[in-house]
Amino acid sequence: MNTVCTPLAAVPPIAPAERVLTDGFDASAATVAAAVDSHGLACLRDVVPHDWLTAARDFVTHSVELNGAQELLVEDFAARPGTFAHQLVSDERVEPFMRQVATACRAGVGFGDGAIESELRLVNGPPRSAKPLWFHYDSTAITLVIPILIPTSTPGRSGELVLYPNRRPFRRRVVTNILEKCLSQNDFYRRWFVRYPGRRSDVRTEALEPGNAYVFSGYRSYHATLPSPPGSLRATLILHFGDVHDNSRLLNSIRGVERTIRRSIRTRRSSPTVAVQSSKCAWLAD
Ligand SMILES: O=C(O)CCC(=O)C(=O)O
Ligand SMILES: [Fe+2]
Repeated sequence: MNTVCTPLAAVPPIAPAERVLTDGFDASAATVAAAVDSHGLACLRDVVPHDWLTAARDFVTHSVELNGAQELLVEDFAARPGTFAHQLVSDERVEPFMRQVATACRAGVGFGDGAIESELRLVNGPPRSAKPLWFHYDSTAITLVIPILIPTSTPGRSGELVLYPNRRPFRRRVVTNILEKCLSQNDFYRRWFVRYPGRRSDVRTEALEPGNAYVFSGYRSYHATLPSPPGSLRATLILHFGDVHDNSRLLNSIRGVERTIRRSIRTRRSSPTVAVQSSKCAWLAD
């Protein structure tokens, strides 16, 4: 996977709206949390309106410079006022919904400054090297994926989300979490894991559909996305929420180091806007 720093084109302004998602999407936070706990994934069907998807697709196809990169990750994308993503996280029901689901999944989860972490992720065709799938655990209690553009090709080649649901518990100790990430988020382990699935019959492969939103515990589930077909663009908006290791000094220090590394990459490439592949640059803290 490429690590890319790319300036984004000017962001077309979108009027702020109080509500983006469909009425009642947040009515069932407890049911969503129960589904995440027992099945690993909850699908919120038809909650993303057509107009929002059109604006999002328009942006990813016309305003993002991929410069030949196979993958682009724009961190904190929703923090940019005027973007379709900012509009969505500003929906007054989104943060309380994520808070309720995260709390139901993990009692005592922290909320830091209450901000939702966001990423815009673009995948441009299949991987161009023999890298294994980007299996990882997220740092936050829950993850919400909003598909914007999803390619359709043969099963297994359509950018599906693949996850081993709730493969690990929420770790009490941050050191355990870090060691686990060291052991499982490297290419050697990823290759071994895929080659020898053993008794792991619990894999879940989800063909994402734009219009829906998907919730799972990215912290607990070992997950990746399957390859996209040649010539396709896959785009997802990903929201992360809930600090599992609230106020951990160790994790904050690692995040500081990772931020410095990212900044040095940005400076080296002298790009005003950073888009980095977090599997490489925010490996442990992410
Ligand atoms: O693009 C996706 O569907 C998921 C990406 C993901 O797992 C992440 O960014 O943490
Ligand atoms: Fe993830």
